Amino acid sequence: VSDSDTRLRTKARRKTQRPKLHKVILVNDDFTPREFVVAVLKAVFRVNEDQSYRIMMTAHRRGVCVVAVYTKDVAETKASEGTEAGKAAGYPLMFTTEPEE
Ligand code: NFA
Repeated sequence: VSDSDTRLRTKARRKTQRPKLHKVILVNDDFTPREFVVAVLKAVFRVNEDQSYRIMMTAHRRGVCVVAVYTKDVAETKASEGTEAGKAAGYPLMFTTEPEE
């Protein structure tokens, strides 16, 4: 095969290998205090106060908000950490994950 054919196939193979990213989604509820949600977002997802407040308020108003995207393992771990933090404090706070298109 020609040089350019090889290059094309190499490129195609790399694209196939790129790991699919997964969204971590914050789900609204009626019980978890706003400040608690903001604190969990800062601790688990390392976002600053402003970003954390915006994410919390988007979920509060719209029902859900995408917090961040990670590889599958990291997304699932972070979602569990956030959900567990709520559970430990007696709140129904929930984070879910979903694969990106
Ligand atoms: N809706 C909650 C309240 O009014 C705040 C909240 C926002 C909870 C986002 C969960 C997710 N206290």
